[in-house]
Amino acid sequence: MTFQLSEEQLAVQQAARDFAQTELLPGVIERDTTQKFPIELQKKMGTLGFMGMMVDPKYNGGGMDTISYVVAMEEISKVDASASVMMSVNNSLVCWGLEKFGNEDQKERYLKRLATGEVIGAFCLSEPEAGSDATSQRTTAEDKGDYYLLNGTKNWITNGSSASVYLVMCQTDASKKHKGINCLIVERGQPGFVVGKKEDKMGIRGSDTHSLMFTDVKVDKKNRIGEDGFGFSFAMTTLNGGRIGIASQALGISSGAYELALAYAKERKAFGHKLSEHQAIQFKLAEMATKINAARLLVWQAASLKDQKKDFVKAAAMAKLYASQIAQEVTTEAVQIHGGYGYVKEFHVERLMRDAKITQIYEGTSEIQKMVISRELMK
Ligand code: COS
Repeated sequence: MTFQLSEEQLAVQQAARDFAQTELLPGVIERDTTQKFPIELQKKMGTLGFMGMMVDPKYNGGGMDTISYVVAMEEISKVDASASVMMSVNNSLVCWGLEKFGNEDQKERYLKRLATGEVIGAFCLSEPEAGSDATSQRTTAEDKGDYYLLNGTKNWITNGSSASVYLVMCQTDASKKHKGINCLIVERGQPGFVVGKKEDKMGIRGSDTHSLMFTDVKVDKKNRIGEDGFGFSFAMTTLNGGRIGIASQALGISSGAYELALAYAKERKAFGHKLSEHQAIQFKLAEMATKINAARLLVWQAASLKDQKKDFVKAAAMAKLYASQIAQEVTTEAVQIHGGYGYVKEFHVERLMRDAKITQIYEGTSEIQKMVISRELMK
């Protein structure tokens, strides 16, 4: 057992840190205010290899391991969680799902472009009445022989208006319940496919979250992933890995807030001493650092199990549950250490506190993670 990153993993960490500090930090407050992530930055993340990190080089990916991916996610998330959710969805839901379960034709047509960041993807499971209760899909895909007719609405879709490739879960045969669900690849601009309103969110405001409407969209059968009825299994298996990405995002939000609080405490004076010389502040920082270290070990353990091709379902759910919980605690304390400055945008920690909340909700709420963990324990 080793807790050391390899030379290659350290190089990836440094590259992500440099990109976050030089390219993401300067405009992050404005992006939070205007709710917009510029296409140029997204393209640059692709050029630097952050959009298809784990994809096999034969499909234009970086061929890296999951540990490299989570250390890059942590560095990007320290500065801009809106950029990191776009990166997480493209890497661990869309690219990973297509590489693992797509056929060669689908990989040629879609994965190769997604892995370079030339285009980005979206993962479309949630609906107005199906969030945690994901088997209750109302979006339908009627079997018309050599194509499906897709009808329905998806909600809270990350990369909703900027994606070109959408993996859409839909019900083909309701009598088979979840075994009648399919995953179809839908392209931007297909007739009948409309991108709905942009959500005005509490956090990750630079990310692009929309509802999607499908009205009689014709989807060729060659765009179905796997056998008929494989869609729910596809979604669950893909989300298991996606949760490692969101856990590393929560970890990054926490470590970003902690680093800001530590630096502030070493500078700011109160009662004739630096904040860092007051035991009340020292104890806060000690607790924050300990929680972050524990979360990082859970994230790395889940990533390492995945890299070893071992069962990582419980480890990923534990990592997400814990890292998202401590993200609430650590970011709140970072605001507290900053006092009044912590409550204004300029000092970044109020944004990180708002960004932290979503990590307890998307890709499976904390309550869903507890269901997944307890089911694994009872096996
Ligand atoms: N990994 C792989 N397969 C899973 C799984 C997991 N973590 N969880 C459930 N499954 C499979 C089950 O094995 C079952 O398949 P079989 O019938 O072939 O055995 C199938 O999925 C249905 O599972 P189950 O009968 O347990 O369904 P429930 O409705 O009781 O529970 C949960 C399903 C709640 C686990 C599922 O709906 C879920 O994970 N919901 C959260 C979805 C989510 O993360 N939404 C966020 C949207 S993306 S931002």
